[in-house]
Amino acid sequence: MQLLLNTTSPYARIARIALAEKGHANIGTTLVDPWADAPALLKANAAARVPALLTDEGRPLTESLLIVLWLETQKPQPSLLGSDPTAAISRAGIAMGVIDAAVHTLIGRKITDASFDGSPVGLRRRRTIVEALSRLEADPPAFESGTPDLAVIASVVALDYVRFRFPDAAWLPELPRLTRLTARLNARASFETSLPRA
Ligand SMILES: N[C@@H](CCC(=O)N[C@@H](CS)C(=O)NCC(=O)O)C(=O)O
Repeated sequence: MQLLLNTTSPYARIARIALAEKGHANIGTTLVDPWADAPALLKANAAARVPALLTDEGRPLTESLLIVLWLETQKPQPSLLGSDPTAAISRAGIAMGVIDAAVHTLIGRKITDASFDGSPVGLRRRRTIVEALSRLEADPPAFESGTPDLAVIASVVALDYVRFRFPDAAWLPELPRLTRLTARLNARASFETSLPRA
């Protein structure tokens, strides 16, 4: 298997963590810049986005959550859906909303400039980040021991990504419970080795 990724993408981080938690911590990785149209990435993913996973048969898998789904089919245990799959999927959806809104804000800045943040669409994305993180803070995913579920993975990835991309964001609410969860999970190898870095 070979994972095409970069070191900032929250979607790639979800795939990396899921792979590691399923016992594939040491698969080959290729660093690519999705915005530079790397030929290997374009071949693997018509959308030229990371992550893309090449299976041992050479079949490309794209979309972070579909990679998680594929992993679940290949190796059901340990499950990334936890003891209450409906709750895990519900919370993971909220966290993916944060990730999408944060990434779209960065893309909006690429299309225009930092003024995107104050535009009607930019403010809508910011509202999503604040509202979705507040909902997760009010009802955070739990992690005791064992394998973190998709809600934990996506929530930690979302908060780390928001803090990485918006380090001085005065508009971010206090998130003590999510912050504690993030600190605990980031001590775990799969999370620690995939922390976002420029
Ligand atoms: N829905 C996709 C999103 C992947 C995605 O947007 N990746 C970004 C990096 S954070 C990318 O490669 N962007 C390049 C582009 O949009 O052209 C997933 O879940 O994997």
